[in-house]
Amino acid sequence: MEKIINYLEDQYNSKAWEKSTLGEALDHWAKNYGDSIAIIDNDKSYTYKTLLKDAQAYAMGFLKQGYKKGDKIVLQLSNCYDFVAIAFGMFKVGIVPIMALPAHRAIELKGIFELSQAVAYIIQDRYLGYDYRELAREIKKDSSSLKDIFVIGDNEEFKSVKNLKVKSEKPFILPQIDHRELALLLLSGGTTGIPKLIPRRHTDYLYVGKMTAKRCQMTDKSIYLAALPIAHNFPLGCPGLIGTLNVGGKVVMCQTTSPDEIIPLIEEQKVTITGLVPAMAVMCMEFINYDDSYDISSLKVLQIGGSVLDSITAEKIENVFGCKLQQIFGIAEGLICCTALDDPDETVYNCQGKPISEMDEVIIVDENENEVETGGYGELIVRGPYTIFGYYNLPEINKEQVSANGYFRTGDKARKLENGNYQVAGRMKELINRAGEKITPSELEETLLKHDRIREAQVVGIRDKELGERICAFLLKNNVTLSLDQVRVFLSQRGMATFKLPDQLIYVESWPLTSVGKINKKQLKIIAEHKIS
Ligand code: OOB
Repeated sequence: MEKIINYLEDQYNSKAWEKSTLGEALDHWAKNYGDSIAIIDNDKSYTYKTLLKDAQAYAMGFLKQGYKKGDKIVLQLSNCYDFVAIAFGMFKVGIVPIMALPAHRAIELKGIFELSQAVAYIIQDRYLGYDYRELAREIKKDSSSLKDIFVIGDNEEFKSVKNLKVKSEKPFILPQIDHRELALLLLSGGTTGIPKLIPRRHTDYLYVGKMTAKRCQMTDKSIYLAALPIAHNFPLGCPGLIGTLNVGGKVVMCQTTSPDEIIPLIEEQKVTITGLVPAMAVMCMEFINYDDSYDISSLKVLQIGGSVLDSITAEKIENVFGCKLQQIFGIAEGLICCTALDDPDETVYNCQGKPISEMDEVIIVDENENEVETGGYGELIVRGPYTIFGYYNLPEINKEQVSANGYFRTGDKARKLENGNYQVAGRMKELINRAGEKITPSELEETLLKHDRIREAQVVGIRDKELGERICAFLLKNNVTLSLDQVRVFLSQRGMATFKLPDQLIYVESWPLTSVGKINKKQLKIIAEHKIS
């Protein structure tokens, strides 16, 4: 295994990777785009030169506070300029930020501290009414590695983040960092339990930013709205913050994931590109349908990814937003596939596109790990220049997660089409096994949407004494009041096999969401398990 990895890494290094760290990339950007605006946060703008200066000041501050290359620091901030300046300060020293989302709480964070032995924790005092100092107190009790807590805003008994910012005219010496070294730790998705830490290196993260920006045809005129939490791989690097800065564009920070901030900001800042998860796009469309007074015609590309997008909603998105849709399938562990801007509508509405690198090796395999023929569904496995060979500090899990020849098992059910595009149908484990018959939730969900009174639907499998699993369909309460029987009749009229018809129907006021805004199917299962239809 080690031999294969070494061989592959040599290939990637000679054929794909840039010989630069993220810290060096910032020097380069400041040189090329110096006085252009890099970041807009509320009513403040920051040039590339200012960003470099601030990142240097943070780098100096970290060193002065006794932090050194290789240290891990949990960074938990909302979308703001300081996030960028602090993260780049860390990249310059070789300190590794752990990218926690604002929605993470004590259980997840304690696990993250234990796994990483992180030595510091950077937070803001409050965000969306939540007091992160309370959270810090709770974590401090159990995390022996944690030395300092730095706060933006009212720091109470903790240190102010200002302690980390040391302005100095004199040049200072930074540690040597190789472009292949660890740059950051992303957190794995998942809706319960402790996130796993995903080691991403300087060079591979720069590479993803560059390649996704290329697929989105970004230039120095591009204005990217960071609407999803910036610590997530999608807005951070696909192309997100890194990809935009790498071409000299501008990144606008959106404080929340709410349409009443997103839509006005697109108008105000003349945003040209943003990335949303499907649930957010649907909420934005409702907002636009309710209030169409905003001019969002500057928007040229809307990336949608993170969970399955049905073709009907995909088409609607293009019409309502009046821009080009790009479907993007990505994993924080690496692989990014996306449609191209000149793909035909048919492809954009139905597929998640092609890998961003020619060196990505994607295979669809059956349960015996044999390759499935083009057109057939199986598990998507991948290796390539920016996909990890294992999680941080989890050797046992890695044995399961990565094949002997270095392929990362995504757990996603997908197929490859004749035209080279991939279609992702959901998680392998999402397959409902109802009395031995296998049902794909996405197939049922798509068919439910064909009913003119159903706008959104989710389907999950629920443990059942008799059937093994029963099928539960969820609809939004304000949409419809169809009965279970009516739904079943509709689906069978559409030609759906009897064993695929829902056994249970539940209405919810709104979808439970994960920390990054994806529909939380695990939570839906819990709801269904506590209800009997
Ligand atoms: C993105 O990354 P993660 O790590 O939060 O989640 C990855 C998982 C995938 O394994 C897949 O199950 C699902 O999210 N997913 C999609 C999808 N994009 C991600 N499922 C269906 N269709 C899609 N387009 O979610 C992520 C990272 C970078 C860019 C975009 C999304």
